[in-house]
Amino acid sequence: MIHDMNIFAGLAACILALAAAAPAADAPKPPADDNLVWSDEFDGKTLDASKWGYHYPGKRRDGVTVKEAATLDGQGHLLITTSKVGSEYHTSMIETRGKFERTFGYFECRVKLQAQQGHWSAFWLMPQHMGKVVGDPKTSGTEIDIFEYLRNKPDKIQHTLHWDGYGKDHKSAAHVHDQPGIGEGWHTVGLDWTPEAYVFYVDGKETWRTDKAVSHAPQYIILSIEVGKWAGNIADAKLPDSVMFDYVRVYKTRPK
Ligand SMILES: [Ca+2]
Repeated sequence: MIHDMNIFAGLAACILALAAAAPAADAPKPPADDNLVWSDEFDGKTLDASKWGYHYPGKRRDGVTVKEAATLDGQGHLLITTSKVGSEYHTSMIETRGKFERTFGYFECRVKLQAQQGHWSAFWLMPQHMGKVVGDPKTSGTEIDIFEYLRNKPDKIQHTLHWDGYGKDHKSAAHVHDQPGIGEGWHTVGLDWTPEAYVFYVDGKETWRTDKAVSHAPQYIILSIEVGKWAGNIADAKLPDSVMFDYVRVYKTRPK
């Protein structure tokens, strides 16, 4: 009996010690890296509505942008999926407009690119007032396509700038980066945006540096797939097909 009592006392002491060692449910989280200003790791089962909205749902080019085509897989990834629904091609575009807009910094995603032609994936930044003042992208902003990927050019990924609106004054500049195997596995793509220049990175290596149309305006993030002939013939694609994002992170300055 006394022996048993000692066992119980010992167990109770262990339980108390464990309880003391475990953090309280409301314990403050460790301080975040103060260089990181915004991120989505795509944890959980549904898209975080405090961070993302939908970029112009409805008909766009040769597809239809729908909310349902942007999903989380529960394994820490965002999927944007193109499917054939009746005679239409459904896909999605999500944006941080009105929720997170930023000027300058280092923007990076980790991405597994789509496998089929006929639609293209992109990670881009948009200003609210693109082309409002022609000749002044500094205040009106610039469409900054950190990457666009077309499966009909499987070993190429491109960085593109558009400014002065989309009409007769439209201007653009682009760099196509050759990287055999870019279409397989996971890759990081980043933009270091300073008041002086844009510097683009793929898998941590600088791919393009330009001082053209450097925006000093707040810009929001878009992750998207669009359907169009530019990327090949969607009728020849095996669908559904997805681009996967593991994270999007925005830092004040590019981490070393
Ligand atoms: Ca993740």
